[in-house]
Amino acid sequence: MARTDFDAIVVGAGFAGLYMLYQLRDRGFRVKVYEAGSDIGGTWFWNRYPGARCDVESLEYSYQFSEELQQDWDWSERYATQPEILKYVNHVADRFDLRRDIQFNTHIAAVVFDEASRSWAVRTAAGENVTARYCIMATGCLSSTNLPDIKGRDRFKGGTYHTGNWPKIEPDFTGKRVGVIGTGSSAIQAIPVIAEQAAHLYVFQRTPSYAVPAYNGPYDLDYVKKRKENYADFRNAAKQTRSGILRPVNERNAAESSKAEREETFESRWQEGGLTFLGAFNDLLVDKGANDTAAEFVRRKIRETVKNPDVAELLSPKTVVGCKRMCVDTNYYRTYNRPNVTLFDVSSLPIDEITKKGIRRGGTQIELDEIIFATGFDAMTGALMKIDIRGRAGRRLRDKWAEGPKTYLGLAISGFPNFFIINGPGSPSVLANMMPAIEHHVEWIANCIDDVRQKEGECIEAESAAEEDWVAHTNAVAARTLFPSCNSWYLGANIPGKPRVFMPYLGFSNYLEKCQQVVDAGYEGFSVSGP
Ligand code: N01
Repeated sequence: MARTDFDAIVVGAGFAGLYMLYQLRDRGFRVKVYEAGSDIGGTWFWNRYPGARCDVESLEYSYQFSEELQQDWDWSERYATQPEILKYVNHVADRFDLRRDIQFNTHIAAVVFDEASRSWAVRTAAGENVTARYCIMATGCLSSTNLPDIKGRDRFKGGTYHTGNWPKIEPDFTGKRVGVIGTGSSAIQAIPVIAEQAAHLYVFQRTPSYAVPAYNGPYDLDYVKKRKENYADFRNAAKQTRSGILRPVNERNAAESSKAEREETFESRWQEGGLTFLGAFNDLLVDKGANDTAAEFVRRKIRETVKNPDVAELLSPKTVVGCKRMCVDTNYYRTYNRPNVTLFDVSSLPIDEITKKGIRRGGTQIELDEIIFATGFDAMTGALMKIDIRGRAGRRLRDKWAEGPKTYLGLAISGFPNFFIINGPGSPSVLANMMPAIEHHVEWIANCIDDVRQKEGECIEAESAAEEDWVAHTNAVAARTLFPSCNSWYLGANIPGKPRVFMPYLGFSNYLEKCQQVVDAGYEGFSVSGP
């Protein structure tokens, strides 16, 4: 077997890349991690906009691979802030001495499979070349920012920001006229915080989002103690759910429940706060009639909160609730009661252009000092498509995926041996709690590479038929739900020209079972070849 510079290279030093490094190093592999940013953290390194925090509970949005780590670390709030999560990531990196194998400020330009040596040639944007037997992409699902091509975008003389690429030095919006374009999860977190600083905040909304209150606050110490006493049990119970989040979906259907029962259940989930509102009934994401009852419940909450009925109406989504990712908010709707906040509907009257001084809409210029693009990401495939990835016979991944991503289990790609994606399209990823999803993929990949080595194999590769079947299965599962019915980033519909394909796999617990079956059957759907 030809000697390579490394056994494995990992692209990205967020939660996934760091844990991949830990697992492979633990098994004695020579690993190098390349990270585009100047430090670790991935999503939590880049998304440092005001108000950024996780909308999965801290006790569940954390690693579980080390009992000592999860016992030692104390989360201060139900939903951790971005700085607290970054502190945690740094603690993990230091605790397990991970930094020494990470190269920062390094963009990977190309990864090319060489048939003769059965290795990957990796080239950085600065022209450095290394080789590795395995290539693992830990590039994140929401890491390639979407900056819409609005006329005059680069003409603006004030400050411009993207929530997903926020500067390290915090901008001060005190006394400023600030415009926010977009009203997804990031904007919904940022808007209430920026409104408290800005002289005036103008929100440019194309599609309203559904948001459930976070009811965030300091953790109750008794609650934390109870969790920690049985941490592993809680974690295992979460893996039995569809989303990898502990709170299960109610087994009742909204369509079969009385109006009073629906009201009581929605209200109690609403009072709990957070994303599990969508688990109030079992049929909310499969039955449009059931979904309408939940959607109307949220709209009523908006009308009860927002004093100006016209603004409340503009903020009320008409789409299927949960079809685009639900948002979790703190004071979002209430912020529109402030005299220094104005909402513009840019679906009925679009932005004409960005000018030197602000944003022109309907022939009127809104003068601004700062513009914030809260316009989301080229999700799931964007970061991979930026790299020139070539498999067997020089085949480009960009070409293979021209009509949409195709993977086996969201982990591997036919024609791309010894190449893995953590949380790739075709895996639960963004529809699951990302932390257990990451840990599962990392452990699966590390075990797989180790198994191949034990068998003295050189290449493991997804079979084309298994990949086709998996893609068809992923689509069939999604087609049984309401998810394909709206223009979400899950479908790539937020990016002009991107193929409309539902990318994540629905059902975390089923997925875990399937991946285990594949291993138990001797890596069914993969071919392993020797020297
Ligand atoms: O991005 P988004 P995000 N003109 O795509 C609008 C995760 N996340 O960064 O819907 C005007 O949701 C666009 O409008 P429309 C979470 O998974 C997690 O907010 O396309 N508007 C939309 O309103 C989330 O889902 C957390 O019509 C334009 C907005 O920009 C994902 O990241 C926190 C436009 C983009 O919303 C992405 O969230 C934050 C244009 N040309 C994010 N182009 C937590 O864990 C786009 N828009 C808490």
